[in-house]
Amino acid sequence: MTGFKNIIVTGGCGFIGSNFVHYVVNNHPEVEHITVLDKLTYAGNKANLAGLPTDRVELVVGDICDKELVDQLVSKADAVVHYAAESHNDNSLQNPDPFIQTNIVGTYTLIQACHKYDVRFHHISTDEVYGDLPLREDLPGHGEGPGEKFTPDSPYRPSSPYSSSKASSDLLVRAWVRSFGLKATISNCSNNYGPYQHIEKFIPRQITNILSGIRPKLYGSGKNVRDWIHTNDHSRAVWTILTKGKIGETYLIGANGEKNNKEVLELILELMGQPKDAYDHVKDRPGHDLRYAIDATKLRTELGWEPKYTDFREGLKDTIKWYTEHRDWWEAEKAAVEANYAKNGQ
Ligand code: NAD
Ligand code: TDX
Repeated sequence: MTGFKNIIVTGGCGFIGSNFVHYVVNNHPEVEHITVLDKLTYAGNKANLAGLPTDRVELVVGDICDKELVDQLVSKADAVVHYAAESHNDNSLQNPDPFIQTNIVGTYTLIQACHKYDVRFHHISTDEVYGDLPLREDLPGHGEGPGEKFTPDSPYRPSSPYSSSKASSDLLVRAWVRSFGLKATISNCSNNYGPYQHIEKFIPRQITNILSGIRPKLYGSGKNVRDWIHTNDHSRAVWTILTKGKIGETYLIGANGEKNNKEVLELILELMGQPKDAYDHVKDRPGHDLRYAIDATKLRTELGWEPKYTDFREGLKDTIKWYTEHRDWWEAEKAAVEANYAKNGQ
């Protein structure tokens, strides 16, 4: 039972938000209307909503920091699922300004409106708020001992302007729940992969490099570990939390997908028929988090969610196929994205 007929998805023209909109349209006919509120920054693309029924999905181009617009939209909604953010760590190191504005002030604007109209709010966040973990080989329990993965009780220890702005937004939501009774839940998810991910991010950058005849680029040693989850599993988890989650609770979303960056890159090269060593080591990211790993027990046991995309090789194969078949979606931007990285020695 949801009762959510009219939802707002902020950032619904970005990678994870647009995958969520597709998921809801295809799986939840009880949702009659989805308003996508998106500023269409460099990371937002209208084409991500192409083919969706226009009588159910409406795009409002606007800023989540625009108080009047947000007030007007939220007054008519049953729930807000909040994906909009500046999302790239490397950009946050070059210019933190939009991260502070969108991630912190934008979230504040939304929760004020949701509080005013008593509208259900789900806040999308990241495992990066918890900082990083040592590599498995350096841990007594090899990554399976107590405290060797992130749990909802892990301390907040963000490393970058991006992750600290997301941490700030999480704390605002928690305070609004406690002090004002905001009907909110929070989810902190690990690294997503799948279609519609911007080509500045690791996996699509390397796939589109190979498709463009450019050598892939690995930061530092490549030992850094990310806990990969297919974005469709993230969408189902968010829907589960929105409809079955307990108000005020935080749920961690992850699919036991730990891999180091070198392994992921070598797999991409293999699946694309390239030699295993056909890549360059480039300058490391300042403050580069070493390892992320999610303990999703709470989501699995309390809400019954399980990931479906458990074969990373197959998921990656599908993702490579998607970028190969959708050159028109990314090709025009490729040169500018690479020129920006090159300026930075990456
Ligand atoms: P993205 O950069 O692909 O998309 C962000 C979207 O937000 C874009 O469509 C952009 O136009 C929009 N946007 C930015 N500023 C806005 C503003 N001021 N007003 C309205 N719209 C605005 O990001 P993503 O990778 O899809 O991430 C979505 C959310 O998920 C973020 O909150 C991010 O922190 C979180 N998250 C991402 C990952 C990941 O692996 N990418 C993992 C965990 C959590
Ligand atoms: O060219 C590259 N080479 C490389 O080695 C790029 C772009 C990245 N990397 C490394 C850095 C990271 O260890 O790959 C890993 C993944 O990098 P990103 O795709 O930039 O993701 P990350 O920094 O881990 O953050 C992502 O997951 C958590 C999302 O961008 C965030 O929005 C989310 O919160």
